[in-house]
Amino acid sequence: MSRAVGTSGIVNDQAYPIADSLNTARKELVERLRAELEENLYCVLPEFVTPEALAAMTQEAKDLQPYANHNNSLRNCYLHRQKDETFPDDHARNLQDRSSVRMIAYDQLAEESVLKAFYHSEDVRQLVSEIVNEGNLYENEDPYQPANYVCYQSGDESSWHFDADNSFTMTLMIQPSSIGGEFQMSPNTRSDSEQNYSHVSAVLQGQRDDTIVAVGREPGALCIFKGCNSLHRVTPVEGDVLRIMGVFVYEFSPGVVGDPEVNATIYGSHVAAKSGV
Ligand SMILES: O=C(O)CCC(=O)C(=O)O
Ligand SMILES: [Fe+2]
Repeated sequence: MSRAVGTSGIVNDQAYPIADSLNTARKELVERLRAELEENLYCVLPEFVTPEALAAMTQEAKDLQPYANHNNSLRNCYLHRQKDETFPDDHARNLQDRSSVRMIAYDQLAEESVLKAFYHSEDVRQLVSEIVNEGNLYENEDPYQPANYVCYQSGDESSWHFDADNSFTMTLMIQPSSIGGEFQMSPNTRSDSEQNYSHVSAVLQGQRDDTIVAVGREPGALCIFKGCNSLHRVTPVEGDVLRIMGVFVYEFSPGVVGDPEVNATIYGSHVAAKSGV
């Protein structure tokens, strides 16, 4: 099937000449973003996607929103829903907070989806792999995970958490909310070797707001971040403008698929029914 907008109409190639690997501005961009990601654990590419592509993505997300899976749970920042009796009540492991988001899975997207076309663009994947700088990137081959819309309506939020995956996360701001919905991060809250529980619980309890950065997210901004050791959250959304985020998964090796039980939790009954979980 043909795509509604070709890849070249999706990326703002005036500002980002991503298809031209010899372009000096592209080389400088990669160097700058690589350094930013390494130092700050996130980098942002403002106005990476054209207004036309954002309009098509916004429309698709709104059309699919009635079929989104509402993930609504109390969890700790390690993404566990159970308390751990072996730790005190005010320990980071037992501080729970609400998370409420609406997930639209890859299999729900139209064949001609602009979000899909963006995800499958080799130029985009090549650019991201150069910025992340950890070798080649491959498409994720799970039926549900590769490219998703995540919608936040009024009252939704994603409380402080560490991402489970030890690599990087790539998100595209499609439509910000009018109030709230700010993406905040406390870089390097823990490390691979040190859990820093007292510092983590101080951030969770609002005692270390001095460590928090708000990551600017105008429409069309692509964000690459390392959320595995850096607490981050999306503050509660208010007002009637839906916050719409595109989330994309690339892998460091080919052929990666997700765990069916995790998929059933994230994407809900339509996935659980298909995989028999
Ligand atoms: O919606 C965002 O800005 C980030 C959400 C998030 O925490 C994630 O995708 O890991
Ligand atoms: Fe996250």
